[in-house]
Amino acid sequence: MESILVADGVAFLDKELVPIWEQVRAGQRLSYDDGVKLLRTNDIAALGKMADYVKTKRSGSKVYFVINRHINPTNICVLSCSFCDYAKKTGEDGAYEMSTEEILELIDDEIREVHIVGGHHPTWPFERYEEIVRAIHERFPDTQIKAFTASEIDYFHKRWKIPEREILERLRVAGMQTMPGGGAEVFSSRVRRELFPGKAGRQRWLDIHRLAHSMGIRSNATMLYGHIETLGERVQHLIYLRELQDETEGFLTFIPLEYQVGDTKLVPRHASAIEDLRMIATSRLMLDNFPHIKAYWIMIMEETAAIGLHFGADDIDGTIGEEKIAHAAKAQSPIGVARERIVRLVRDAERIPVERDALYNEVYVYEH
Ligand code: V47
Repeated sequence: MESILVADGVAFLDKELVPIWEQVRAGQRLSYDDGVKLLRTNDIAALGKMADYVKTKRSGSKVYFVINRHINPTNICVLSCSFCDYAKKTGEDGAYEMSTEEILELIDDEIREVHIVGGHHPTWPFERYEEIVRAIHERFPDTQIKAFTASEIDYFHKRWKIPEREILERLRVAGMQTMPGGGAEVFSSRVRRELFPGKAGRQRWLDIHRLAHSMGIRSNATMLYGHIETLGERVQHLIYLRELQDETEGFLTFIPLEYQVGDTKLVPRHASAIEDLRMIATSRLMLDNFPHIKAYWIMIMEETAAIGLHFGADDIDGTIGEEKIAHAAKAQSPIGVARERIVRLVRDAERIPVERDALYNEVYVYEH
């Protein structure tokens, strides 16, 4: 039988985790090698306890969510990323473009945050994107707008020759408040060459977020995992984000995005629930300067997300409305849920649901 070593209240089967736990308790930063050990360990219970310790120190038993609506204005995209089932070419079956009125119909006064991410459209001028943000802001001035990934900003710049700062400034004037974390994929030139050669790489993605932060625009960060990336590449990705956060403190949340196999089938099956939990816990432990870690229920399903709330996640995204990117890749989660269902999910996980706004200001604490 394997021996158990108890250190500061945590029982360890994997002795390699003990020195890491000592560093976590002392508030010391974890290294690349530590990160790889965390992603490799079979001692899931101890890993969860360590991550939960950090989460609890930051946010107690609270778990944040937002009443939000995902809007994906078009799936027409000049890129051909090999993990993406969502993107279509002009004229292809299933290609769509939403009008401003159609977009506005998706929103109501209850929605606190809209999240806008879509295709890199070949001919929509930048003004079209600006107009979407402006129209939402004018009709729903109290709704916060989280819009356009760094990859989209990079594309607007290249396609329409507008300086990045001007793009961000014009979007801000139109009503954009924060930026989503998509488009980061994995910061590895090997993976980029193989899966998304046409898309902004690490340096561009980080530079655009650095610029946004310098302008006072807060943003999120993501990583797409569970395809061809190595564990080392995942850890390196987290370290790049941690370094930028040291510099700017502009990131709000990190969201590990589990690759949805769909029809692209880069691997035969999606990451297991255990793998998802390892990823959430490792993110919490490595990203010591990120305020929040999200368990994105759309991609890992509600059950795993609920357990993720004991593995370092303190945010569960929101009600979402009608998600299209993961569902184009056959995600099995519901396409959106009601507030009551999120509250119940968090309560069933024995945590305190806290409704937040886009900037993590608390709107309502569901104490009882
Ligand atoms: O960058 C595309 C990913 C991202 C697949 O900031 C896929 O709060 C999994 O930006 N399987 C866009 N993922 C989503 C995004 C996002 C999502 C949730 C929260 C936030 C936030 C941002 O979707 C893309 C890409 O990495 N994606 N195809 C797929 N098959």
